[in-house]
Amino acid sequence: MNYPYSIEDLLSEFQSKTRELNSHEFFMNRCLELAFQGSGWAQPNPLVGSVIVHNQQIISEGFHRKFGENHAERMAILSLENKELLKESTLYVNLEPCSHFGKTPPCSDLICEYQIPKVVVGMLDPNPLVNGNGIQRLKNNGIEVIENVLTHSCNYLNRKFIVNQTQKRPFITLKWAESNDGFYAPLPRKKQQVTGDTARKFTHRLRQVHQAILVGIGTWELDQPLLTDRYFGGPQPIKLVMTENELWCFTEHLKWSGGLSQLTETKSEWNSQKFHRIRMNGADFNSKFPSKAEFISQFCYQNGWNSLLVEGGSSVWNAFIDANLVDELVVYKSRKVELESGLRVPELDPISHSFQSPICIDLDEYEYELSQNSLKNSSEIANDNAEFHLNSDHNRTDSDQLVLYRWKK
Ligand code: AOF
Ligand code: ZN
Repeated sequence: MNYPYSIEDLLSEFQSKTRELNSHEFFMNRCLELAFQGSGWAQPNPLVGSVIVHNQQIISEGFHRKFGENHAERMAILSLENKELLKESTLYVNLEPCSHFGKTPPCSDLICEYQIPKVVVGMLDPNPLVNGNGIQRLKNNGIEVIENVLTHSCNYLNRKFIVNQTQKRPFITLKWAESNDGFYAPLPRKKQQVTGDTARKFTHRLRQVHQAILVGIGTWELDQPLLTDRYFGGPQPIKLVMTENELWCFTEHLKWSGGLSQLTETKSEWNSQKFHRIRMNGADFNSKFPSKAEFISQFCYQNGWNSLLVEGGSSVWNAFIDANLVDELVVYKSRKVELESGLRVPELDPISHSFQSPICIDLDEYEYELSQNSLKNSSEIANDNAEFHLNSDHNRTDSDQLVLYRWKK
């Protein structure tokens, strides 16, 4: 626009900019929907989706389906038949295109090779191997780059990846179910379900989207939980059990070489799987780790598990609360079951843990979405509830409430 310009010119420019911004958000939302479909499968890699837009129409889509497979942009570019269109298209992606040789060559090189003139990016890649280099490479090749579109939602979707890359530890979620009067188990201790079926399915989803899962020895022996996801698919989480002085780890394959004494055993009781026992006491341990929670966190990280779901009981939850190692808290609260006495859930000050303000969901109103591929309502993502996408089902009468204390950057 050349000077002198009228108020009408300014207004029209403002309106066209707003329209452009809205369409960026629209296509970025689609990237997030696609990215979300990799939940449970892509980890420890980030969730990434990409769309290619020509004349305001999506002409190709892709997402990172599974760890080790093609990145989102590569999938979107390569699955487009008429590659000539790429020279007049815009590529949208929720994470900065990579610039490094990993399991596949750099996506930013592929974008340059096909001469895509414009790229819209949701957030920078926190991976130090990339972090700004991908965008720089695009710009160096004359590509217009628009950054920070729906960044807040992009960050939330990849919160586990952000915590891994920036804090060098797994993302840690605490989960418990409590009776209306605040107990998680009766005394004397016996196996008792406090909340209903929808909450149980929700837990399977949480298990699917975490790479490791921890319980205390009390819960392990009394509840005998399978600690598997039986609804959603993908690799099962690694099972960990915390005892007074040991960490038990149910996998044959450990990368961790922290040097503490470790032996392999086969449990003969109800769960006859091989497991490693790692000692968590003694001078050797205390000189290396300030707390058991810190150790378990490092143990997961060094084994390449990007996320840890802590299912309890109280000594395990408290270990993580005391070490200030809680990224997100998921609480199911029954409004029907009263235990009157028993084991109390921990006190946790939401302010000191800097969560977002909690959201409460009435589970009678909803049935947890079972199919990970059927996230239809994109506004769910914009609302940052992607993992907790819920579907209406008015037949339930569990009277359970879900309270989510979500991660805040
Ligand atoms: C993208 N698009 O779809 C993904 C990206 O192990 P690799 O070779 O798959 O590389 C993983 C790294 O690549 C990961 O840490 C992150 O920095 C980036 N992931 N990047 O442009 C994608 N999954
Ligand atoms: Zn890539």
